[in-house]
Amino acid sequence: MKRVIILGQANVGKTLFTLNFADYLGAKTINLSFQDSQRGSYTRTISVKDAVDLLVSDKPHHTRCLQSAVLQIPWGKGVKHFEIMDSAGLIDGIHENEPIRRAMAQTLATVRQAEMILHIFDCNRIAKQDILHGVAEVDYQVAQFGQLRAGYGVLANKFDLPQAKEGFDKLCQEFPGHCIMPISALYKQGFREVRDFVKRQL
Ligand SMILES: Nc1nc2c(ncn2[C@@H]2O[C@H](COP(=O)(O)OP(=O)(O)O)[C@@H](O)[C@H]2O)c(=O)[nH]1
Ligand SMILES: [Mg+2]
Repeated sequence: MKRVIILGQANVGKTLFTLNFADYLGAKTINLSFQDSQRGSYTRTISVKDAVDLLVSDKPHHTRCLQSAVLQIPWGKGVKHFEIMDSAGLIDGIHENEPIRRAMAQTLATVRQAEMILHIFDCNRIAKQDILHGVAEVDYQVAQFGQLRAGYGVLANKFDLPQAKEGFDKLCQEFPGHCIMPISALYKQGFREVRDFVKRQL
């Protein structure tokens, strides 16, 4: 089964995208596997709505370990399965908090095992701040690594917010030649393009 990892800085909307994309693909409940370096691995079956309430937060670094689920996508007269892996936020340098450091190490170790990378940015943050804050050094590294494979896509998230178009344009200048999809994880906008992108790699 092919795997897609969701990467990006803290608070860009990785978890909300993962869960709402599952909902978009028709999953009403989701069987989430958590690979927690401290608590070990465990799974939880939960409605997508409850998962959003529990796992999405406006506080950075709420996601502390890989959270994965198997989703299905329409395929001819049937369906095809793939695994989606939501990850802890990437940061430049070394974080002072050990669980956050461990989570980031886990994310980076998992990238190599994934056939697809969806790299998420917050368009609004890019517009409001200098591009260097909205796009971190680690983002350039991920893009450089990602462009070596076909299954690398950039998701320009929070497109529903007022200044997002400005951020989207900056992102396109910064990453020319990449497949950049404007989306709103909150309102499930742009998801058809993401679904088609994932489908092409399966
Ligand atoms: N307006 C808006 N807010 C969003 C969107 N995606 C995520 N958020 C908000 O951004 C915050 C961080 O989301 P989360 O998924 O936890 O980010 P993560 O740290 O990358 O996993 C939460 O308050 C979300 O509700 C979006 O498309 N539009
Ligand atoms: Mg998260």
